[in-house]
Amino acid sequence: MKLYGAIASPYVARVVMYAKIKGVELPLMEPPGGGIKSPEYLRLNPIGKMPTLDVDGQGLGESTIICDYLEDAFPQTSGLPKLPLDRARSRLIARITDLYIVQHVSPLFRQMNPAKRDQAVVESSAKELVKTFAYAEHAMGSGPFCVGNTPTLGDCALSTCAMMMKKILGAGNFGITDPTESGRLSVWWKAVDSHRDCGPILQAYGTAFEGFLKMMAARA
Ligand SMILES: N[C@@H](CCC(=O)N[C@@H](CS)C(=O)NCC(=O)O)C(=O)O
Repeated sequence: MKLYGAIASPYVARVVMYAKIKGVELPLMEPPGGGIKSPEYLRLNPIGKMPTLDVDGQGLGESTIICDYLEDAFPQTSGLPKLPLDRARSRLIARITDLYIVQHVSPLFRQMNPAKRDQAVVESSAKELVKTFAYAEHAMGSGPFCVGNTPTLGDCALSTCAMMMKKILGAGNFGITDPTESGRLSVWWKAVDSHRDCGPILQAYGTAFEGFLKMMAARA
């Protein structure tokens, strides 16, 4: 079993972190055929996005579905809380990340250049980020992690997205307040960022993504 993708992707980093907290060995490899649009890769995952899990030559796409597979295939150490409602909370935070939060981080990526910036987009993202991170906070249980005192699926999804946001906000100098800098969300961020398994993966992702942002800025 191996994972295809690059750590500069928050979706890849989510799966890498999930495998790590479960203690599952999951080598991260370059996509076959030289990239995610190669015929070899598309045979495994016709969506043409990373990550893809390769299970004995069979491809599985979509980061959260890959995490679900890892949970079913390697149940010994769970990446979800014990109680049904807590498990649902953790999953809900991953869903909120994908359906609501990311939608307001991505537009900022296209507004990095102050000279060409659409301030209306920046202001809308600023408002929506406060609102959508509050959705995640509402779904959280007792802390300091999303649900309880160990990281679970929700932490893997939300923290990698939060790191992407932090890098974009830092590089773009938008003047947007980072919602994870206060209250329950700041307690959560500190816990996940300093966790022995999650912290190093978050840092590796952050560094790789920062490199990607610099490359895009140089191209522009
Ligand atoms: N919903 C997908 C999103 C994956 C995704 O958007 N990956 C990006 C990298 S961050 C990608 O492969 N983009 C290439 C493309 O869209 O062509 C998941 O959860 O795995």
